[in-house]
Amino acid sequence: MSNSSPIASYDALIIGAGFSGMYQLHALRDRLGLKALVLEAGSGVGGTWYWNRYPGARCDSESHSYNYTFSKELLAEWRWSERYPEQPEILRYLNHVADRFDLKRDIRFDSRVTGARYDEAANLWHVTTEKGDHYSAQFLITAVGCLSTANVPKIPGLEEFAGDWYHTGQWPHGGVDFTGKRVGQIGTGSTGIQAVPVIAAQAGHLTVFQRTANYSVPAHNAPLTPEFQAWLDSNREEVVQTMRSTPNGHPFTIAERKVFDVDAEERERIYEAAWAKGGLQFRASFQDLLVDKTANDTASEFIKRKIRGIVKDPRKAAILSDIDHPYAAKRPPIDTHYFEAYNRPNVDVVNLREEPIERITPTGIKTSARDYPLDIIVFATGFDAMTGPLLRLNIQGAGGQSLAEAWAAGPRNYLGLQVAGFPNLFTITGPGSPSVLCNMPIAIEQHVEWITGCIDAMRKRGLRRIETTEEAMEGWVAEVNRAADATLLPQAKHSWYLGANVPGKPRVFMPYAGGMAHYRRICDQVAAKGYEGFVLSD
Ligand code: N01
Repeated sequence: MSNSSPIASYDALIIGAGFSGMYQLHALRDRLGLKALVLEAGSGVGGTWYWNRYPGARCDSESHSYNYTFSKELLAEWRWSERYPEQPEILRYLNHVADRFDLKRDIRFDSRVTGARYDEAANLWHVTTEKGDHYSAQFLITAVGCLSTANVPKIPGLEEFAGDWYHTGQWPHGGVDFTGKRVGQIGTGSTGIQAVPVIAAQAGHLTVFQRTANYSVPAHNAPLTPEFQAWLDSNREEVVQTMRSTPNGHPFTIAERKVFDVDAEERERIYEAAWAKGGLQFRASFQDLLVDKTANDTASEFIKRKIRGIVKDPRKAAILSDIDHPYAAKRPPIDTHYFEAYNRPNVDVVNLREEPIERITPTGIKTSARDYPLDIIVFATGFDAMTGPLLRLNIQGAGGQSLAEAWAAGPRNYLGLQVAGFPNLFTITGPGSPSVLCNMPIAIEQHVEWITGCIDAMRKRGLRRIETTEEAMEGWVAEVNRAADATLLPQAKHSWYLGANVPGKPRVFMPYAGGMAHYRRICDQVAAKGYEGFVLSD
């Protein structure tokens, strides 16, 4: 680590200026009066919504639930335009929040963190950036998101490709002109499913390279009506309470009935109604969809039938509906005319299970069966999720141990918040917390508020150092595994929840599947017991 630049010292350094880093700055600076600074790699706020500008990018959480809830005034003054907000609108919202709370003056943009080292003697974190700037602080808080490290698969020949290629998570700010172009898209996750219909409408031809077929339920996006807005204005408190009390942080509750409590005809009626309503609520149709495979089969069969009904070409329909995992065992996408896009004459799908990609050539993609000539390749291939954004910070804890060493066999921590050997480091929405299994702003607010409460309690008691223990981590890792094993989630063997999308990554189920409300109670109890599972000292 270079010592050439002067060290700027703070009480707390926060890495990342997305939803989590912005709120963490506000909470530490404006509520506790700390000297806090955010270091952000991008040139603006927004995190995920700053980077993910691909065609069709919009949120899968309903707009009225995809915002901060910590300020009643902020909640009341912001108006979303659609049921599912598009990326530019979410970015406008986050800029509005940054301006409203005067956050930008304490954010250093274009400051990618390249290293963080804990100095045991001084009880300080030293952080360096790509530009060579050097900062120190007592507390280091990562707010780097779960899905911010792009996964571009190492397909041989990419460097020889004569056309252009893009990863959806690093999309050019000026957009990409697909007009008349032959486009190849790899990946059919939530991102790919959003991008296909929009690219298809512009491109000369779109070939979708599908490795794993995916479920999707219509979003039925539409402008928000004045009636809905009026309802929201008078029910805001109830909506917030629902989001805080449900397992997934969404503004809807999960039905209490089980799949086989009703007969087949009634079940079909329920699924049809859920399909007509659209969105992530489909998985809330029955209580046992995520825990009972036989129950889940009824939902998967329903959606597969829908796909076969929408897609007219039987060959394409067979490829798209050949889904090998339980519904919602991978993050379930929602879409705007995804399957319908395959009825266009300029859209085709290639089944990579039958003809895997062999290489990228100067003129396109070569599978084991044939060459596909392309002008543009879109990698909708996801992220090195959850651990990737943390490991690339090159964090070094007490005794020189790196986070990469500590997590060589997969992430281990306590409550998804702290790692033994890394004092005063907090990881917002870290692995082992509900994070991606929850509506993200709700998960983020809970972490930010817990961390802020913890730092406040330490300062009031004159304590300067907090570190979790090996025993606490062991117990929590067991709880994370128990919670995952009680669901069907680990059954999707190729899921990024398990790290399976990145070759060589340890296969560990990363998010906490025990539900957000339950997790919140655990965290609150830990705090109420004087931060049980942590060692605090001065
Ligand atoms: O990424 P993914 P994503 N060869 O990992 C395929 C959130 N999100 O960016 O399944 C060929 O889900 C891969 O195939 P397989 C949301 O949480 C939120 O779509 O590994 N194919 C898969 O089809 C989501 O879950 C919103 O076999 C390869 C695809 O690429 C998360 O982001 C919107 C491959 C990757 O799917 C990630 O979604 C969008 C290879 N070598 C996304 N490598 C919101 O609304 C990968 N694939 C908030």
